Amino acid sequence: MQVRIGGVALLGTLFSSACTISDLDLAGRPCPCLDGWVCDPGTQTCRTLASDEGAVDVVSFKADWSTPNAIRWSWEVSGSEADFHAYELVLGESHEEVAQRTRVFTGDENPELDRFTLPRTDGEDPVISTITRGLVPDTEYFAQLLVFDTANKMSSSANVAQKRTALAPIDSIEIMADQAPPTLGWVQPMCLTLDDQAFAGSQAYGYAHRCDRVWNDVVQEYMVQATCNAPQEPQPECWENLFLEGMAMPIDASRFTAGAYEAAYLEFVLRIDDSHHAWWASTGLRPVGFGTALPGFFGITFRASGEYELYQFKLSTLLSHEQILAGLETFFVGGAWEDGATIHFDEVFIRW
Ligand SMILES: [Ca+2]
Repeated sequence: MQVRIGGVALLGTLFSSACTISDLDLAGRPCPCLDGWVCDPGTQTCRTLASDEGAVDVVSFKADWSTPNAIRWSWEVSGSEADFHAYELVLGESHEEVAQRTRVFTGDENPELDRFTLPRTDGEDPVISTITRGLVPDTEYFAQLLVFDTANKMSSSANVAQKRTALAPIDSIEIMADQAPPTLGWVQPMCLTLDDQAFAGSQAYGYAHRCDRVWNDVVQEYMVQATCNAPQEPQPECWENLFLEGMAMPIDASRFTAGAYEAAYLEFVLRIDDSHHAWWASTGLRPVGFGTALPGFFGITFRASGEYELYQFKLSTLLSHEQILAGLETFFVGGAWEDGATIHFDEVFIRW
């Protein structure tokens, strides 16, 4: 292998007066690759990161926010769904690691990266963000977004974006860890119950999802309604928000200071026992006195892996400090779950 690299380097030297390395057609050569080229782990061949020859392109790639273990990235996309194959987000702790594709997030880890638009939503929702999870706290990360078209041509974000993950937390407010919140008013749906399928401790909230169709007298048609019952005329999937409601949970201003608020994030684990990811799903917190609106993070993909997945969302992008100090009325996770899916969540905290 060293001989081959030497050969390429020699070629570069020989041709340096006439052309540059980038002029040579190194695409498709076996890995390892020269600087400026990346190794495709699928084919073990080299391709350029600088190429923008694909029919789909991305611009304005940037990091929006971070928590200790996650960074949210967003972008704008041009091109058509017909030409789209997949996104890849290449992540590293240096520019060199990005170039060497040390860590690549694909649709396996973040299912939305395999999609141009999120399916089965009310409108047309292009995939223009993703959250890389499982990161190390207080660490600078660099990322580049690649997009492949159906001809296997690639375009990449012109820039390498960067973001530091937040410091590991030093304090927290427990919303739900191993029992119902002490101030809980009610749950919705009513069959959202504590069971022994815990991620940590002994209990988690579990919900067996059913999508009945029930006759609606007002609109005079059958409408999908998520219920806790065995399906009568089940739809393949339907939306349901899982609520911990009426909590009126006080927030101590002497603990949850302005500094705490700036660092604060909502954290929980969620498990979907099904083959169907929850696209354009949501989660959030409603403060006391907020009214009927449901402030949340929307457009999330909850991965259905049959295992608990850890999610973190930066709170200051959702609610003001003053709003949170009013107390917490509601925690919710929502999604279009498949009929028959079972959803569990556990260990719900605000941490900072
Ligand atoms: Ca638990």
